[in-house]
Amino acid sequence: MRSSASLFAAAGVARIVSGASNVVQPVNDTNCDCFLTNGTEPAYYTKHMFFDFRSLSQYAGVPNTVTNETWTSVGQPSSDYFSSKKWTDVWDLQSWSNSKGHSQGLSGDATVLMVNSANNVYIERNGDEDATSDTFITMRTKRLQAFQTAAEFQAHDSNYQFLSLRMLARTVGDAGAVSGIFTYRSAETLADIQEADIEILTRGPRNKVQYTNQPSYTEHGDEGDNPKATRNATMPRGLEWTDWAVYRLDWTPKRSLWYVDGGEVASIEFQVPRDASGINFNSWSDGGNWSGNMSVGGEAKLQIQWIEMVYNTTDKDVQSQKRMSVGDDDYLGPRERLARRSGDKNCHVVCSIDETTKPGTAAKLWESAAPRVLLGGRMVPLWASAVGMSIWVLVI
Ligand SMILES: *[C@@H]1O[C@H](CO)[C@@H](O)[C@H](O)[C@H]1NC(C)=O
Ligand SMILES: *[C@@H]1O[C@H](CO)[C@@H](O)[C@H](O)[C@H]1NC(C)=O
Ligand SMILES: *[C@@H]1O[C@H](CO)[C@@H](O)[C@H](O)[C@H]1NC(C)=O
Ligand SMILES: *[C@@H]1O[C@H](CO)[C@@H](O)[C@H](O)[C@H]1NC(C)=O
Ligand SMILES: *[C@@H]1O[C@H](CO)[C@@H](O)[C@H](O)[C@H]1NC(C)=O
Ligand SMILES: *[C@@H]1O[C@H](CO)[C@@H](O)[C@H](O)[C@H]1NC(C)=O
Ligand SMILES: CC(=O)N[C@H]1CO[C@H](CO)[C@@H](O)[C@@H]1O
Repeated sequence: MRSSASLFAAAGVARIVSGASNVVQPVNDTNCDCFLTNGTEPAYYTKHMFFDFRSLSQYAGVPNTVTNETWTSVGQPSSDYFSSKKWTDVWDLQSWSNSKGHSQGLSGDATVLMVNSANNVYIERNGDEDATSDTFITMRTKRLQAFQTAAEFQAHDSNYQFLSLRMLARTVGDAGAVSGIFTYRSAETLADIQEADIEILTRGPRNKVQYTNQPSYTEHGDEGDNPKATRNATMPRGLEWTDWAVYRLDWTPKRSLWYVDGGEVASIEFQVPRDASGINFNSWSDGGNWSGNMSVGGEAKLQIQWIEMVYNTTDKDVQSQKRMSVGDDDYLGPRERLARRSGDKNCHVVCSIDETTKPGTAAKLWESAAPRVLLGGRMVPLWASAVGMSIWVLVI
């Protein structure tokens, strides 16, 4: 078994090395049956999405903060970009607050009212001296006299089940905020919540990022963080979270893994989320122990140039079933059609989003008549190491 697999792997290498050029050729997504990731826990995914916020000058503009809390939650999207089909097909801007209702207090250990607003998510011109983009998306949180205004968007569907998400991002601003990027499956009780997250705490050192398979704490909060569930990791090569860096989360069946600029920074097998989940991005503060208190007038921002993801979905999600039943293949985008095609677990054209220099694009790794059995989990590392090796051979 092992040797025949190696043989297949070797054939993969030969095919790549003997390619017409030493540069991996980009291909259109529609030509890919699946996407294989690199790193410690390589996996196949059937879908690929890319959100590029780098050239959206026509939508750029920083909206004034809404200072009335009632108006904050009904704040309108800052530009037409957020009503485009591209955006609304995948993401929903949030407007909830942490108030439990009239004089019921705030949820959790919050000491400050926090109100999310669509108005805090906007396209901003990149004013960096050595700007690497025209624009980026900004998620703003600001401490006003009476409350904290915050930003969140979440995936429209909660049917993601395993993914490799990457984003070119940075966090800037004052202490007391959290930039969060996480998969999320809600539950009645804290203990049943499933979540793999990236959290940047602006009260903490600039070279530290927190990675967690939640829950890492209990309702009582008196036991402190469970060290098995969380890592306080150092950014590689002297990077700080105020620098632009590619943050990557691989949520796989076996473990959650995190990378910064291609280097592994954390890996957690404990309490890996199992079930279909949503995806959230936020920038917030509630005066509680985790975010800390932001001073009145302070603000912090999570800024993102692009988000790229390869992922699988499950049809168990009601939302997605509704959408799938609406139409035939014409209604579905190319990716959904692709997903249907590869729903039979037949992946002949294997692509990669790692082996390209251009984010958002895929490169073909190989095309094979490999039998189905090779797509089983156990074969993945062999195939993947073959790819790694071939790339290494090409590089030297
Ligand atoms: C990929 O192929 C589809 C379908 O043929 C086409 O609509 C789309 O424009 C192509 N994308 C690129 C980036 O060439
Ligand atoms: C994935 O491959 C790319 C391109 O070869 C490389 O830059 C990156 O460091 C790799 N990432 C991991 C986690 O191996
Ligand atoms: C994603 O789905 C494909 C097709 O069903 C499957 O082969 C692959 O193992 C799945 N990936 C993960 C990480 O579960
Ligand atoms: C906020 O706006 C509402 C509705 O217009 C108004 O009733 C309320 O007094 C305002 N709150 C403050 C603090 O100005
Ligand atoms: C992470 O570790 C640093 C010290 O290395 C500490 O200052 C910081 O508070 C820690 N972060 C959290 C959230 O515990
Ligand atoms: C935050 O400030 C409030 C007063 O505005 C205070 O009650 C609370 O204890 C502070 N919380 C933290 C974590 O320092
Ligand atoms: C564990 C911990 O730090 N608890 C603190 C949370 O914040 C309150 C004040 O809001 C403190 O009294 C606790 O000691």
